[in-house]
Amino acid sequence: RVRVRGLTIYRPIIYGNTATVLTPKERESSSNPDHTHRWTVAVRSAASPSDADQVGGADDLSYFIKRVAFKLHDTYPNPTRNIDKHPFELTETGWGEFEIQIRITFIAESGEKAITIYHHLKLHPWTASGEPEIPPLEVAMKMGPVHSWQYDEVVFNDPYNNFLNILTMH
Ligand code: SLL
Repeated sequence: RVRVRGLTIYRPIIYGNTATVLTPKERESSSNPDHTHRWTVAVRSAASPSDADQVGGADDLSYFIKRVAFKLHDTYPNPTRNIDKHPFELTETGWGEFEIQIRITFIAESGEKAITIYHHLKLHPWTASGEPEIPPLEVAMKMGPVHSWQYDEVVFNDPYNNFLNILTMH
């Protein structure tokens, strides 16, 4: 295999989390009564123009991503969670915000090194005043799910020709 010198190809992604407040019932039946939120952290494709297309699998990044490892706060059991197939996401419950380390490993054909990105897990909504204050749970519950997402591009310089084929033929 040979590298295609001088060529750069990129794939747009979004990464981040959504979070919802647990209902009193959910908290009761939870293994840890301290947990206040359920959240999902994910790496997704930003390439799909509509949700309708994503149903058809256009959102599936596994044609070039082999593994997404989410490294959680040390308060979690087995904090490194490996996701080896689409969808590259993880759902957990908890009580606090923290930095999630996201390590993306590419398929072997790529010859590319893994990359690491960071996402600050966001559980609490912004208050109307913009104060850095955490609103009470009942208030947060009425405000609905919290979303925190970032756009990024995975960039491949001088890609191997076979990997370039995989990327472009998809
Ligand atoms: C804080 N820096 O002190 C943060 C850490 C850790 C959150 C937050 C789960 C704990 C468990 C959990 O929500 N950890 O399952 O025991 O606020």
